[in-house]
Formats: sequence, C-alpha cells, structure tokens
Amino acid sequence: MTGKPRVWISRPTFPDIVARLEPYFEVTAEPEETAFMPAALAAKLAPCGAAIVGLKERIGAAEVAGAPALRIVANLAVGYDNLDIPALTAAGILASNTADVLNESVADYTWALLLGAARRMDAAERWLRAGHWHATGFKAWLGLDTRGRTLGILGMGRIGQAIARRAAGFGMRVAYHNRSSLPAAIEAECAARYLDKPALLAESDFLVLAVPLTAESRHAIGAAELAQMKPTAVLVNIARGGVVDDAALAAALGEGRLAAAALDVFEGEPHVHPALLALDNVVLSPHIASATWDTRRAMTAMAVDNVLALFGRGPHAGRPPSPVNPEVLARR
Ligand code: 8YV
Repeated sequence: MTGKPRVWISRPTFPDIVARLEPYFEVTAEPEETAFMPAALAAKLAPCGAAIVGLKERIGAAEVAGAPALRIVANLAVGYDNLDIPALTAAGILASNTADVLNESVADYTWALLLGAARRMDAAERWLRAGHWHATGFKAWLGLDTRGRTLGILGMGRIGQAIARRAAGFGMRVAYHNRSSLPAAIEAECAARYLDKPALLAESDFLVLAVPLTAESRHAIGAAELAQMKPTAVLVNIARGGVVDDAALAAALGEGRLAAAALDVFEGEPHVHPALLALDNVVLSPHIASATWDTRRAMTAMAVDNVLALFGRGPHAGRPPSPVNPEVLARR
C-alpha cells in the first residue's frame, strides 16, 4: 500500500495514456466492461481520490456518500446526464467531461448515418448478403437526395455546428433551433439560420438531434413533434436516447408518417425498442459516433489531464481543462 491517492477507471481504455497517472496515483482499471449496480459502484468509489467513468456509471449522492477522499469524477463523454451534478457539487467533487475532442468524429458519423438512411445502405446490404442481388432492377433501392434539401439541427452546440459546417459539401440549406440564436458570426460560418422549433420540424428534410439530455429535452421528439414533420423526412439521433420517444418514432416509421431514421442512441440502451428492430427503414447503431481510435484516445487523455490537473500535476496543473461544475474549483 502506497500513500498515493487512488484512481479507479471503470472500463478498459488505453494503457499508454493511463500510464501518465502512475507516477502520482495508485491506478486500478477494470479489465472489462461491467455494468455496476449502485452498491458496487459506491464500493469502487469509496477508497478513491479520483474516478474516470463512462456513461454506464450513474453517480449521485448515494454513490459518493462513502467516498470522503473523492475529489474528481472524470466522465469519458461530453454528455454527463449519468452524473448528478448538483449532488457532486454539494459534495465538493469536480465533474469533468470530454468537450470538443469528439466534435469532428461525431459530426462525420452523423453524416454517415444520415446518408446511410437516405440511401438505404444497411437494408441494401442485408438484401445483398441474403443473396437477392439477381432480382435487382432499375427502380430498386431508390433513395433520397440531400442536394437542395434542408438540414435541420436541433441543438446547435459545438457538435451541431461541426455537423452544419459539412452541409455545404452536400449542397444543403441549414436551419437550426436552440434555446437562443447563435452569434451572427457563427451563423455565417455554418451558413445556418435560426428557426423556432415548430418551423424547424415543418421545414426539415433531414432533422439531426444534437441536444444534451436534460429535463427540458426529454422526449423533445414525441408523437406531437413527429406529426409536424414531413412524411418524406429523415430523423437522425446522435444525442441521447431519451430525447426521442422511441415507441412514437417506431409507430411513425411503421405507418409511413416518416420516411426513415438513423439512431446511434436509444432510450434504455443497450436495449433497443423491439418495434424499431423490426423495421427496415431505420439504421441502428450501438452508440459509436465518437468511436475512432484518435477520438477515443483523445477522450481518455482529456479525462487523465483533468485528474492530473486537479491534483496539481501534468500539463494543465491546477487548471482542469474541461470542468463541468467549475464552482467547485472556485471554492477550494
Ligand atoms: C460516449 C457520448 O462517450 O460523449 C458522449 O456524450 O455519448 C459518447 O461519446 C461514448 O459512447 C463512450 O461511452
């Protein structure tokens, strides 16, 4: 037993990056992906000075109550709806995320999903693999063009903006809705115009969801909103499952009230609504929009940097690069 503070890492990451912690911390990294029940999570956190966790770890007052030395929970994600931020703040624990380092990879993948749904790539591949190619015809597998169409973005944060910037290459118009409109310079850079939510729903040919999950955004797209969309529209969700009412979406897709969808995130994932699994006009993806080698390494490095910085070490000593509740730092 050394006198070093302990860091617990809840999942396998990249040992060469995590090694940067070793001079200063006693590091324990889980060797495989595990879903921790609250009591097991509390036991893991109890002896720690820092924890690097992922979205599966739901951490609130109960989980940190028995962890008096815990100073930082570094989330391996930009979203942090798995963390009860007021509870961590009340306990004097810093939360950090992986802001910005994943924007471009997530934006790339969003376009892969959008185009895949528009051109029915996954369904066509299933059909080819099933040996049906001999039956193809001139009017088989007709998809939707993006050129000249409107891309709507609900949630124009940094990821939304990275998605918007790519739209010019596809000849699309961009509209967005946020709680408030963006500065004119950003609107100009993204060639995007602000619309209220009903107008965005009505005008979008492709609607991308890029909002964080909050009480306000839960089921931002439900039956009422789907009814306001064009029946020819395509919905793409790279945000959080809870932003969409999956049952209502499956009904709209099944009844032809929406042309297609592409989903990287699901309510209650890893469970996928069975009605979605049964449909051919939805591209399903297991929450991998940020999953590239470079980006997942950068996310790991950022979590490590936040931990090192809080303990006065590393390149950002004393200044964690991406605090979510910086008021905790101000109090120290
Ligand atoms: C996850 C994400 O972090 O950053 C987010 O908010 O949803 C993803 O990048 C990733 O799937 C690892 O859990």
